[in-house]
Amino acid sequence: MKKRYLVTSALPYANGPLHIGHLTGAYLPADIYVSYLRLMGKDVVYVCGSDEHGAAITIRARKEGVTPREIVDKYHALIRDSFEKIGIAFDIYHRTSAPLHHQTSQDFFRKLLENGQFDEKESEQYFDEEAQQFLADRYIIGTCPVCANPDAYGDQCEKCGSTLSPTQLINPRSTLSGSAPVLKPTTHWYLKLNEHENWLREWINTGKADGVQLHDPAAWKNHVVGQCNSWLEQGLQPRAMTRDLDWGVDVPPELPGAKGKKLYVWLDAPIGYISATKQWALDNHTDWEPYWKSEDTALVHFIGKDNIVFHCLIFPAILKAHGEFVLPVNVPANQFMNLEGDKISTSRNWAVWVHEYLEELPGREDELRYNMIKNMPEQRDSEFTWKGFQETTNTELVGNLAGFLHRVQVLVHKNYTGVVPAFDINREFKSGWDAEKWATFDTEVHQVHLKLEEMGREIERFNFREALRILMEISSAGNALLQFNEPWKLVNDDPELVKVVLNLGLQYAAVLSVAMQPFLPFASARLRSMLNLAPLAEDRALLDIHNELAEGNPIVRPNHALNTAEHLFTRIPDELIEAQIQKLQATAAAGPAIANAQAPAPEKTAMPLKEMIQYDDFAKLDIRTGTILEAAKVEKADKLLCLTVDLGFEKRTIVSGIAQHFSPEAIIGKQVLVLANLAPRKMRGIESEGMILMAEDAEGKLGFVSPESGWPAGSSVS
Ligand code: B3M
Ligand code: ZN
Repeated sequence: MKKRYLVTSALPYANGPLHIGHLTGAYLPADIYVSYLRLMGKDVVYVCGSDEHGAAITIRARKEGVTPREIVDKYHALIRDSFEKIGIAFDIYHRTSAPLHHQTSQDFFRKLLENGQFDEKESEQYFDEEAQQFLADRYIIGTCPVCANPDAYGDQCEKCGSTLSPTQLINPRSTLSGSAPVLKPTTHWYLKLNEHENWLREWINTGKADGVQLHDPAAWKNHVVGQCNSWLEQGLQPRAMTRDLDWGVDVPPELPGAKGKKLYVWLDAPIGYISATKQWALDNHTDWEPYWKSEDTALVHFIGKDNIVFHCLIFPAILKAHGEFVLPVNVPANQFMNLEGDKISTSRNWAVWVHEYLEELPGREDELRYNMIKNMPEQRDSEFTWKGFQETTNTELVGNLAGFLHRVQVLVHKNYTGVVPAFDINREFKSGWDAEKWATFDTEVHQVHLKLEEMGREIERFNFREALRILMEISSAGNALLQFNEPWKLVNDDPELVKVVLNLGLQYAAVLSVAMQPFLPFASARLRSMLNLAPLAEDRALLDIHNELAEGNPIVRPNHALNTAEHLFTRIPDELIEAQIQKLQATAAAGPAIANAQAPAPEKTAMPLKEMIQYDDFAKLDIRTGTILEAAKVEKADKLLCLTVDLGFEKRTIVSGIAQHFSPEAIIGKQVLVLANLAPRKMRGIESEGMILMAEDAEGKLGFVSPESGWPAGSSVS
């Protein structure tokens, strides 16, 4: 067991507001994990901050006709405020435009240089002669060589997902001046990432580095390891760690050739975790170094799946290249959350913005948290719908949790003027109930203790959906206790038993007031006040409960006086949901905010139908849902990708002719349909066990045919 924890969440770009996909991806899971560790008395520091450099910022600034500084100041404040109001409890929310970060990043760069970790190489980069500046990848657009998208970016085609380099674009154009850029020589510092390939491969797959077991690979998510291995199979290449830009962290100015050059944003951003920790230590008059340099520290990065390579390969290589830092023990990346059947998109304004939610549904922070956790995309993409939000809130939070808590308190107020009754702890419950389960008060309290321990184990495994389900089981047990014993009737013929029943119900309520805190911090505080219990001192309250329960002691003692009972949650009315759905539809009707309206796509002719078949022919096909875990190019076969597909009941190797339509890393985690009983066949020496179903349009463009997001792998399709 580690002595301390350093937990990070991906630094959000300060180029726009926070949306629910961010929350459920990298922030809520970390917040639950950290809050739980604090409640268990652990030494944990949780750092984050705004990522204020890179093309994402400067492109937004140009779009809005303001400076990058104005963009980051505006969105840093909005994002920090949104996090605070939705209860994400960072120890510090820093920012990479802070001088301390610049200094930390430059010192890091100097150390890497001193350790011989860079090659200085001259290369040809696109230069805009009108704007008189070199162009970052995102500043170059042109025709995608794979799918002919005319507006592909220099680093990626957003239409087919291919990873590109600027020189691959056909007819490249500068987004600054619109002119055709010219190639000019420029020198950059390249991290020798290729020299880290072997130890990274061993570390990712065995948890060992330099012969030391640093983490348990079985505790890492399949899709995280899968994506890393896909990258490793292609071989790691030296990677430029500087750019010709006018916004970002300066290359240490004393270095020859540093003028006009900045650190690559993915070099300085993760170092932002370290500078944030330094600032936190300064603010708290303590030492930051044990949290990043001691083997007794568990470093955990919470991110979305699009940041896996940076956090599992590139940043660990940088940390190791520096030589003084520990490596992460886990990177439990989440997949993506979709919204009402479509991907969340900032550019199309297809999102639920956290700050707007907080304005339009005031006082309902925990309802959003609950729904985000219940639908957290831990292993596969998931879906948020407003109807689902209403249904889940009204049945689970209002019907189950608030219902139980309100009823038990009202009964204590009604029967004992709100004072917890003394009771005979050995009194047996009414006969006829599930005897071994409900034999005595102690047995029941022990049951709750077991549930709490189970919940804790699931949190430690980053299974937050399951942990939440277990938490709600305690509330359901409370409802069952009241439902079966009916104390409102029982009081007439066995008032003594009513004291035991209601006292036990209050034990559940007191346990819930602590156990729900990582998930529902606002409700936890309100419930503690209703129960007249002290506000949670977040440094071991749950550990204390475990100790009390282990000794069979009640958490709420006889003669303790409750405060007024209130409804912890109230129903979501239809009109509130309708308003949100209409708001989204209005957004969609307004159409995506695209700079230049594209001509409507040419009329497509449908592919001719094949010959008619009988039902029996179709019935022979066994089509299953699956999830792509790994994807890699096939040597000397420019059309083929080799995929590892999880069918739920087994993993399959499938070779698919989609390499010219999709890049390997873009499809990891994708849910697909697989023809699972197709006879295996060798393709380029690889035994392919099945076929991925793809849709092909009249122009030959391919698209995946996927089940509804969140659908379990291995489901049969008919
Ligand atoms: N700013 C966020 C993203 O890629 C990026 C994360 C940095 S974490 C060091 O969406
Ligand atoms: Zn493309």
